[in-house]
Amino acid sequence: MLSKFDLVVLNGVVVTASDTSSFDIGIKDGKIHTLAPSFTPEDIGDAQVVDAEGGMVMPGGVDAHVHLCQDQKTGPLGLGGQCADDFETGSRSAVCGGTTTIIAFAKQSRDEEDRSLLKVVEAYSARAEETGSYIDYAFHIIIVRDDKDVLQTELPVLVKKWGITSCKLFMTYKTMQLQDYQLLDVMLAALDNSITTMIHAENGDMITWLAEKLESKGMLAPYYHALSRPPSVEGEAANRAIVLAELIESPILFVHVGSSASANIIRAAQTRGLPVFAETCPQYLNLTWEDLKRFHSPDCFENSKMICSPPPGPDSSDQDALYLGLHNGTFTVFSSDHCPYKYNDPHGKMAGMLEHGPSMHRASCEGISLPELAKSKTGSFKLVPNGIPGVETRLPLLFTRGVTAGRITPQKFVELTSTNPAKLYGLYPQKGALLPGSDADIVIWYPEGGLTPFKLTNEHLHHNVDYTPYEGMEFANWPRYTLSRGQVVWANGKLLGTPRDGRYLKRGPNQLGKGVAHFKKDPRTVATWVRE
Ligand code: DUC
Ligand code: ZN
Ligand code: ZN
Repeated sequence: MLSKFDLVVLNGVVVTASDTSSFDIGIKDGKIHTLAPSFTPEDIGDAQVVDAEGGMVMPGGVDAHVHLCQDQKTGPLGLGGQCADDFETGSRSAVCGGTTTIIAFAKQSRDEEDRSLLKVVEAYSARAEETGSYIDYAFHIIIVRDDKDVLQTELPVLVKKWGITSCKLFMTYKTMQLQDYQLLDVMLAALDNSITTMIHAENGDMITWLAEKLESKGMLAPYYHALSRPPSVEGEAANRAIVLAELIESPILFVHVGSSASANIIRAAQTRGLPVFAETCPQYLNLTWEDLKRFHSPDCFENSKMICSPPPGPDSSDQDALYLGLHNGTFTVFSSDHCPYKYNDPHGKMAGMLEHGPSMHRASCEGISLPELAKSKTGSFKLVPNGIPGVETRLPLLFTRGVTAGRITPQKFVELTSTNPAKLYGLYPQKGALLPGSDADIVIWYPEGGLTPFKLTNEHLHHNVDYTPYEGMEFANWPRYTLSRGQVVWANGKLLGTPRDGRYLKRGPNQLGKGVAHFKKDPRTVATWVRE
């Protein structure tokens, strides 16, 4: 019997950001067509059936913060290194962990050839097309210069032609850091084009100063990365960015918030009605300085695997505060900040050792292989590429330690990992929803004894990285099915999609609002005349 649907998801409990109810879902041409309490045999007919009995059916994950194909020059206090994942391997890893949309970063550099943001985006898009992507993808733009002519002429084209409606700005890293007046310039230009400004908030000068002090005392092992970035480094920058954004009435989004110091400052600004949004990531809920110290000795490089910026907090008290922030709305989105560098690779974490010692060169040092060398040398934390992989573990970690552990509700999980990122980055309700007309991006979990808890090893994962920071951690949940635009792409541990399935997504503006318009503007903090 012919069905009006191509595929039906039956008997599941549909969980959205607001509701939980039993529905069957009918999918046609890659879109959600019908939700009904129960389909008849005629409704089902010859449609493909996914039986979700006992499962929670949620909108597929939207990971709004991944780095793919983003190679950087190595160097002191830089973000250097060769990105281990391209669009094929990164999206493969994403979909195997329940994510069906990713937003990656097209990055400008200070090289003259990168002056044009449009050229940066064109080149980046070509890299994505080269390999293809298993799932739908979009771009943010990283802006590291404040060329007024470029901002004026190119931002409107980025929005109109490419649907790029968010830019990331850095307050640290010598090769990317913008001074406060430059931040204001770019934020204002972004605001004029309804582009959301994302901020990497760390005080670059404090980091440089602390890193020099550590170096002068010979404190170079990977653990000292954390000491070069105590939580006040992040807190100071967050506070300053809020003051700048308030001055010109710009909404602002803090990426990868890692400390309670910063979360508290953000919450206070939100309480004043300012349009301040925030993101946190798995590493800040699951790692601490202790993990950077795990193998700590003067001559071991292993801990470089845990180096990311900002670093996770000193102890679990920051984790508790961040979980609270997920629960109480301080955090708008939960992203992976998947920033993949291999460990055993001269262009990955090992760069921090090889660049450090003049006698250490690339694949070996005086005949000693890299892994052997890493057991006897420290290198310098200053030269280690900053970032860790996590696009595949993002959702299973939060499901296990957030939902299953009772720290957040299933609805909150959907809000943070799918619906809010879709709204914030202008993809809703195509993504992040299970409404008639939405793309049929679906992930199905089995919370009650559906999976025997297991200890993760890197072999389980599908990225192109030779380690996971979560090695040995226990997982109680993993998606059983993932559908991307109505196609089953992951089922019972098997990848069924192809890297030609994903499409580029043009995005609209932030749908989460611009703050409270009726508040009286205080000339002590807001320069209303700037935009008149
Ligand atoms: N910023 C990121 O967004 N990711 C990794 C490192 C960094 O500094
Ligand atoms: Zn960053
Ligand atoms: Zn990042």
